[in-house]
Amino acid sequence: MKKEQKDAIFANPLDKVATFSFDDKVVQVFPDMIKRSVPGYSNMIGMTGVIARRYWQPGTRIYDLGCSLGASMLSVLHQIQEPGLEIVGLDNSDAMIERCREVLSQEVPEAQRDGVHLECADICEAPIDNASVVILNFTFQFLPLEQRLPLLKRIHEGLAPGGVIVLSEKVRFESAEQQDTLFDLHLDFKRANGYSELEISQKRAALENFLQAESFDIHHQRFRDAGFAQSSVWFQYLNFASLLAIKAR
Ligand code: GEK
Repeated sequence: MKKEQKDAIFANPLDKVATFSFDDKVVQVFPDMIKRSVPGYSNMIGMTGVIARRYWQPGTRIYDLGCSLGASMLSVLHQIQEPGLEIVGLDNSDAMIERCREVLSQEVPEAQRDGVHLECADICEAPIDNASVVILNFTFQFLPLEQRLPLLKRIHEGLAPGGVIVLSEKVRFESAEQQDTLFDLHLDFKRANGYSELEISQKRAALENFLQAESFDIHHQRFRDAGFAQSSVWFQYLNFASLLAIKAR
């Protein structure tokens, strides 16, 4: 197994901070980066498998959209060991999919791996069919705003009755005070995890306009507009949260 590398991508001063990209450099440090940057990441990933176990319907697929290195798929595979489980992992970064394949071959026994299909594809274009669980862990926030409702509508169409979406994201708050409080505490969370002021400010510049967080009200309304019967926030840690939306039976 490759040793986990420490994220130091923004540790040195850069002349010009380019927009963030999920390239080979990011792939090398990704597990460390996401754990030190996203409050509650391990809880949300762990519970994703538990949720999948409750809502997966035999004979249907589980999709992991923006799968990166496969953390959510590993959580699902840990919880569901039924023969015939089919998981589709999609990511539009070649470097992520390539490394994800290596991780799965190291972590998952061959028989279980047979049901996992990985593809380098844009989730806004890839077909989503015969699904009962669709996972969007920290990916939706990177989509252009106008592509978000059409994607949820397509997911709703591709889900069996009673199927679900798990959507984990950075969120923002309607109240300016609440936004400032939780934003500042998130900066403290990063400092506490060893990121310097320079790293924090350069990463922030790289994500400017690339990661667009939205409020809970916007998420709930969009789920309704896409046809979902209900949506609930099942987890929140500072300005990161996870929602569960369910299609009517
Ligand atoms: C985890 N879910 O470990 N189509 C496909 N993939 C995309 C698209 C798109 N349009 N846009 C972004 N991505 C993972 C973490 S990371 C979150 C997800 C983060 C991919 C992108 O290449 C990257 O791998 C992933 O979405 C987002 O729980 O880095 O903060």
